[in-house]
Amino acid sequence: MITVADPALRAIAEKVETGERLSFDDGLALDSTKDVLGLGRLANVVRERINGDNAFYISNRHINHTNVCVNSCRFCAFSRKGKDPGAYTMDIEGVLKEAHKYDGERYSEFHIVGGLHPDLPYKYYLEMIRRLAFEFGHIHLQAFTAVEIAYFAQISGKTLHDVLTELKEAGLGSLPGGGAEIFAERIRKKICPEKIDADTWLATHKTAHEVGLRTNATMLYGHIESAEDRVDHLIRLRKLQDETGGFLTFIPLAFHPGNTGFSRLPRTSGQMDLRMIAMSRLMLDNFPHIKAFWIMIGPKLAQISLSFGADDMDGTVVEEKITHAAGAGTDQAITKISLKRMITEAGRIPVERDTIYNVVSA
Ligand code: V47
Ligand code: SF4
Repeated sequence: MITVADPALRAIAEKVETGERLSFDDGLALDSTKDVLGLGRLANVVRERINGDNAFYISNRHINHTNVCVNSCRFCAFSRKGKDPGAYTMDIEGVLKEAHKYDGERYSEFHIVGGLHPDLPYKYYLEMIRRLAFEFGHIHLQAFTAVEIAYFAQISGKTLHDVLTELKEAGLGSLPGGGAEIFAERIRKKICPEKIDADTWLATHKTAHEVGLRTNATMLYGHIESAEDRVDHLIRLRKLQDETGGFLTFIPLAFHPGNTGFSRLPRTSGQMDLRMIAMSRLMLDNFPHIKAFWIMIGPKLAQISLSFGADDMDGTVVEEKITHAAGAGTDQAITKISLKRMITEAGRIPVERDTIYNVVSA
């Protein structure tokens, strides 16, 4: 029997041992328990059941083609309006130039997301993917959140299915998990009123899975959402994963309040960050991977989280802009040697992966 100090976790421990699915109320108990070690032990059992001692990382590069956005999400410090100081937009040649900055280095993924630009046409995005796929045939292109995909459908008058099919044919490899924020409508209206609603986010991922694209999912926590909203978010993702099996990784994103409309809020605590990793591992029993994004929670806590449910530390990244605009104090890049050292020190086996979790040999 897994040792837990909190009596409220005992029934959950039994379910974890037998592999029984956890309920909404179990989720609330996980969200409120003070027994963080018991919670971690439970999550670790599931983590080891699914991924053994493996801890994955990737050598990747982030490209943000524009920070100009028609939306004004209150939690976002990255976006600008067209004439604001600091607003930038790369043309296709600029994106290629940015990508070629890393020539001579070994990496396997470009992670590409940007704002919803008021003037760029749909063909800009298709062309970007086509040119990158042509010039970097061996690099996986993980690009455009569901929010961007739904925007492309809007500006082109095409269906989600057609946009995703055309992007896939152009060379798109998978979708990142951004834009999910918190699904609860009450909160969404306050933090990102113009953004697509939960059903559209989920429908976009469902359609991506149908056309054969794998995707990730996220949850932005630590702002004005409640425990009920967090558990509801996880259960809605679990339901879609039951239907499609198309999600690869879940990434809990710790809210960074700096330079945002919520700058009066404190940063998330270490306790909460670990809890979100463990809780998502336990609730999302059908997700193969849980990622501790070191950029968001810091490399030290990301290392500890490898014993609290996480089996992935994301990657070398290089030039992260979104969280750093909101005051992240982490470095913008980390070397593979440091990632491997942290994983080994945590008692896990470092495994370099590509985007879809094929092992990359050294
Ligand atoms: O959707 C925006 C979040 C997301 C802030 O799929 C913020 O592997 C914290 O989704 N504080 C984009 N978070 C990044 C993202 C992501 C990152 C790494 C890996 C993957 C993946 C996906 O960043 C946005 C939003 O939820 N975000 N502002 C902020 N102030
Ligand atoms: Fe635009 Fe995305 Fe920032 Fe919202 S979070 S303002 S959609 S860039």
